[in-house]
Amino acid sequence: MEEQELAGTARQCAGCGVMIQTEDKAKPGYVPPAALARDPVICQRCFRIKHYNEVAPVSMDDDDFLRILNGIGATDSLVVMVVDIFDFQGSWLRGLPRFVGGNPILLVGNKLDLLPRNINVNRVRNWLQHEAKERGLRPADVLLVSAAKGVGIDELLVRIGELRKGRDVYIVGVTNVGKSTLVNRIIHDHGVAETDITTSPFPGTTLDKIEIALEDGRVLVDTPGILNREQIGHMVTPADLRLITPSARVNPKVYQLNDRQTLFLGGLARIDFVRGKHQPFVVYVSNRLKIHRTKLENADQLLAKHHGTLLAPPSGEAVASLPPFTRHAFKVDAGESRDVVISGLGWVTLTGKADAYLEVYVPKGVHVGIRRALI
Ligand SMILES: Nc1nc2c(ncn2[C@@H]2O[C@H](COP(=O)(O)OP(=O)(O)OP(=O)(O)O)[C@@H](O)[C@H]2O)c(=O)[nH]1
Ligand SMILES: [Mg+2]
Repeated sequence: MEEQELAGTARQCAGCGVMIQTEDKAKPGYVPPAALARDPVICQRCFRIKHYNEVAPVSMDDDDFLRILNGIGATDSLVVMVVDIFDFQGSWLRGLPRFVGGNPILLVGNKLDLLPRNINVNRVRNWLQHEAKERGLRPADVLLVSAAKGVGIDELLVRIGELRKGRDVYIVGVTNVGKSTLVNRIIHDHGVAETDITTSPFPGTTLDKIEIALEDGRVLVDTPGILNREQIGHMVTPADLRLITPSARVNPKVYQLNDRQTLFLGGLARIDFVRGKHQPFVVYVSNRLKIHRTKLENADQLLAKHHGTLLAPPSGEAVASLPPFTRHAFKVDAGESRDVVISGLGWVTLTGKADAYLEVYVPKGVHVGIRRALI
């Protein structure tokens, strides 16, 4: 009887926000009828992610995502835009000012714990501010945090308190930047709710808005992220995604290269130093990703022979489903420190000791760009 009543009222999964249903096991939001009486209710997909680390992809429609973002424009709220500072390019949410109307935006760079220990946090913050401005965003403030490690959260809460002026708070950003991890961190530090929002290493975890009540009757809202298809993460298997996503502080690796030398980042990117004086290439990628140096003249052959084995990920058969490599040419001028960024993988810093001509090969569709050095 009680189950009937609960099923009759529309309820959301406390883990991902999806509408609960008991009809179709294969569709999002499924809960076995016997589990409906639980409070809070979480869907089978969230249960599996939480307890078995399962990968449970559900692709949210871009239209659904845009509907949610557009909805924010009609509210009076503070918008907290979260980016992943390790994958800034891949985690930038385009066109946000258009969606949020006149609402103020607080820009938060998350995953600070991944950057090397000796970084100058202020410099990184200024860098983020500068990059935001270049992209047409003028945030009310910029903060750096690590949601996972709980770094910078007190300061963030103070700033949210000051900027929201009694309004609701929306947490937005592309998938996988750590929005739900951040909301959980806020909830825990304040003891406002007893459930955790589901988080996972795979994009597309949160499926609909999740509202958390604040003390003043207002709400803090976690939202689903939009997929950025330029990220390399969408082209590899879940196991390989775990490998290329840094889980700990990244140790920069320095290669002193002569021209006509090549670096392979696993089997996912190839960087040819085509022309220029001997100089350091500093690689910032997941510590578990293997890097191989070879002569440029041997690179084609090495790839043909060892893609998926020595040059992995992609591992084994996954090589066949990787989009073909496409070439991007860059020149880095002497005197400027520049990062060559491969979306979802990391970056290589050239210190600007001398001019350098590079050719970078990545799977078709992956974004490669050049920027002012972050570190
Ligand atoms: N290293 C590090 N990892 C983090 C941090 N915050 C989140 N993560 C990891 O990033 C991944 C994605 O986190 P989520 O909180 O699920 O990201 P999300 O933005 O809510 O993703 P969607 O719901 O798919 O939009 C998980 O593996 C988290 O553990 C952080 O501060 N540092
Ligand atoms: Mg989420």
